[in-house]
Amino acid sequence: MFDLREHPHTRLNILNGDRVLVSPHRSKRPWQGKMETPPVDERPSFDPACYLCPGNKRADGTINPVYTETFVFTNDFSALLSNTPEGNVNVGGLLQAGSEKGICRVLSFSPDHSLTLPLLSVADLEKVIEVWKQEFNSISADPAIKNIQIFENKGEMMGCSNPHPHGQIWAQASLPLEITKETKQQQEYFTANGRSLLADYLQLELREKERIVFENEHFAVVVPFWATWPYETLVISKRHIQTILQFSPAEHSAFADVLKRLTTRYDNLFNVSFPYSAGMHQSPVNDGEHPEWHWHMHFYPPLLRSATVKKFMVGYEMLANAQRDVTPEWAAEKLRELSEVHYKQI
Ligand code: H2U
Ligand code: ZN
Repeated sequence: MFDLREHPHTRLNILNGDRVLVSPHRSKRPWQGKMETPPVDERPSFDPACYLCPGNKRADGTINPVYTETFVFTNDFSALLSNTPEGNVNVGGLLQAGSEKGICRVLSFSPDHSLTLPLLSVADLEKVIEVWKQEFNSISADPAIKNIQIFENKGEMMGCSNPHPHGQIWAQASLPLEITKETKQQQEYFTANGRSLLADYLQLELREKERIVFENEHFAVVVPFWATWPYETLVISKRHIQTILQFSPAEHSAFADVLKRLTTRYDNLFNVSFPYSAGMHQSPVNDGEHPEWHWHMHFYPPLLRSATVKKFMVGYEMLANAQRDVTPEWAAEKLRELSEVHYKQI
């Protein structure tokens, strides 16, 4: 009898239409997860060499203000530029290109170089969310912008350039690949059922409980059924809303609570500042109505077995299909068991 806990199988990612190969039997290999000495990550509150610390000079010579809460600026090495001319290339359908217009912003979450999201207070996290809202609002005022990607790359392992707590925003005139796929999937479901795909999915997860990590009044955190990364999670708003601008004051606070608790659990998994790429997915802007869209946030952490052993997406994953060994249900259980008191604050 086919058993999801025993037998190799594929799972459908209903949000983007991809599939992941799950090989649960492989996690029965002897567990090599010895506790390694976590890398030292003691940092000063101010680093004179940091381009994000208050009052310091950035790579382009600009001096940062002596800010006391958050600080946001246009990326000095933006991947997307607002003055890009329109244009297309099409050589016999074989060589196709199109100009892409946009803007990139960098957001320092705190003036304190030594902190990370889980070490910020809930009140300070609320201020970060407020800046995300302001940025989303002001960037969407440009009718040329269709997608606003708010994200954080955390940790050297994820290619983050600086440990100072910060995130980025890339906004552009066309819909990037993941957003295109998620829009299609959500649209198809909404058209067929008249309901939000993620609202129905969340209801099912809250009933089954197996993959829920935790919830509060307005959000739930789940290891999605189709998770690719070992400890991947999805934050879903309980209310069917399209963007962060629709957060009520209570949802604003509840989201800060989720960020604090989830990133604390992550750090406590291997007693290390947990690396990840995380970002919100929201409805496109200046693109008509998108009633199908349901706000959510993805966390994609690379770590597998310890503070230093990461899951490589190579070989079969690059050439064929994403694959995982431990099941999402197993990962959810591990994350559920963890304390919400940060190991550094015990
Ligand atoms: P990471 O999230 O990968 O660390 O990126 C930080 C961004 O900060 C990166 O995109 C920008 C880089 O272009 N940056 C500046 O805008 N000014 C600087 O002085 C250095 C880095
Ligand atoms: Zn700094």
